[in-house]
Amino acid sequence: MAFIQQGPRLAHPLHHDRVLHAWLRATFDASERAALEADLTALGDYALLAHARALETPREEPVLTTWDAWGRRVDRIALSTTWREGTALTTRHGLLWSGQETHARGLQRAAQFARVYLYHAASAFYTCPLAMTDGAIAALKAGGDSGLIAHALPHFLSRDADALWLSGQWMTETAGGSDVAHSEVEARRDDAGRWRLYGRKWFTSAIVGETALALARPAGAGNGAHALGLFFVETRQPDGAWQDGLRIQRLKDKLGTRELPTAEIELDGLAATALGEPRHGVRKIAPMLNITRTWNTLCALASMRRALALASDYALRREAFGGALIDKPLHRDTLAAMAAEFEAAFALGFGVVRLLGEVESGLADADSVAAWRVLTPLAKLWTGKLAVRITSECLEACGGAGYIEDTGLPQLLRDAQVYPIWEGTTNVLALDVLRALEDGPAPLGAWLRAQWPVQNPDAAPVHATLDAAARWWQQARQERTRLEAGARGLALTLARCAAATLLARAAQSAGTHGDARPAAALRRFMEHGLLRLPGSAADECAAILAQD
Ligand code: MFK
Repeated sequence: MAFIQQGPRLAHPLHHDRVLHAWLRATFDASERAALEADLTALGDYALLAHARALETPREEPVLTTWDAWGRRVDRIALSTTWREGTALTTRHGLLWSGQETHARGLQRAAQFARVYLYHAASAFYTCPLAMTDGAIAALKAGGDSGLIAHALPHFLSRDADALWLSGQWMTETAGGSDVAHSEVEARRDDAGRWRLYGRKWFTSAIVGETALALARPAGAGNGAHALGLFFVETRQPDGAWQDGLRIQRLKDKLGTRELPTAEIELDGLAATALGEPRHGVRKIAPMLNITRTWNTLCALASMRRALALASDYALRREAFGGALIDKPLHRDTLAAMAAEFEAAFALGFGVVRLLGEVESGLADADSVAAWRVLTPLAKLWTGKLAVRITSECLEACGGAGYIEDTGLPQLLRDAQVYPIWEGTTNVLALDVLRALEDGPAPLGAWLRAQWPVQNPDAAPVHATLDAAARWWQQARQERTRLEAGARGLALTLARCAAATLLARAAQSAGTHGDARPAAALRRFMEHGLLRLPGSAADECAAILAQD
């Protein structure tokens, strides 16, 4: 009988996650934790079920049927089993409505994103339309149109699966996804004065939403981003058919996230409602971006956690060179370095979530609002990159098996590649950090210093790095090209400093319960250094890149 290797087993994602447990204990009081437990347990149970199912059944993908047998245009999309289960899970376990509840300490977002963290890896990116819907809630609230809010929010926040509406975000066109200033979709008024949209949207993630927020240029409004309006559309008629003027041309053939029906659509007179004056659409959709980027961060964390859980379990089961992999010093060290980096990322991601809840509840002072604004893109860009690196390394930790489809591991890596792209690439996010850092990194540095627990000897390198970042910014700001060229290095440096600071807080809290593991993770994380500031000047980059 040939040797048969046991594959990695997924432990219950709630019961076997010390990082999540420590965070829940540090964040919520006992009665709040008890209130959360039923939903978190159910989502952890679902994760086990979905994982087992994914290993046993052929992968499903959405199928678009454009025409029916008789030549009628139908654009019917058959969804996967996991996607069909998403509606009931969302409404029953509060993946959307819990984030809008009232909490005296502003912890409603923390309670929501604990659910998201447990659900995401099982959801086959059903979390994508949830993120968009959550973002649409923020944009509609910021827009202040009480009629529209009363019309849509009860559906977005419904606890009844039959009443739930999801929202898409229709920004990207062939002319641009990062730079939307050249958007071509046009808004025209019909004879009754109703806005109607015409043109093509090229990348509408999750076309299944009953509604969407769309950027469009009112006819005659002129060029540029400021001339774009933001429009609310409903995609379905009461009988479930698509609205007139909306056609699904094709589903995207993507590297990963393949259960997610991302579409190219054609608009030919789709009825729309303008959010206020149809101008400054980017400004109006910005509240949505900050929410969806937070989802991106939490989803990246969930993917890293899943990959680490599988690679760590495999290290217990796999024997090589006379012992279990976990007992091999180099393998153990490789896993520990990743786990420490993940733990720092977790501290940053959930720190952003906590701030978001405080900001939205009006509990944050001006410095904390400013910190939240910049930490949101910092967390998104750093965790997006980290998810690709960690999932890749976790596949490698499973050797050749990690490269084989029906272990379930390759899909983690392919899916992770979306995090640095979805909702803004690393460089676009780094430039957003510059946008948010009007006065440079010093105010964020001061906010982070105030967070650092007193008498922690690890603080010194963080503070020195923050000082270096502030000095670099003072010099680079003299020359915009230098500032932009260094934006990624600056952002990664600040993200690592913020993560170290928030992990230090977590370590202090865990220490009061006799748990020294987060402190060990902090030391390991800091060994990799915090500084990522660039060294090359612009002309040096040009010289390096020159080919003739
Ligand atoms: C799950 C898997 C999904 C399937 C695969 C998906 C693959 C990818 C599919 C996609 O297409 S995702 C793409 C989503 N698109 C983005 O995330 C947009 C990326 N680009 C940006 O974020 C650009 O920075 C931006 C479009 C915002 C630049 O636009 P502008 O008009 O050149 O920016 P400008 O003039 O600096 O800012 C306009 C206003 O918005 C300013 O306010 P004021 O008008 O009051 O001055 C800014 O302050 C404000 N603003 C911009 N970003 C903001 C913000 N305000 C708050 N927070 C922000 N983040």
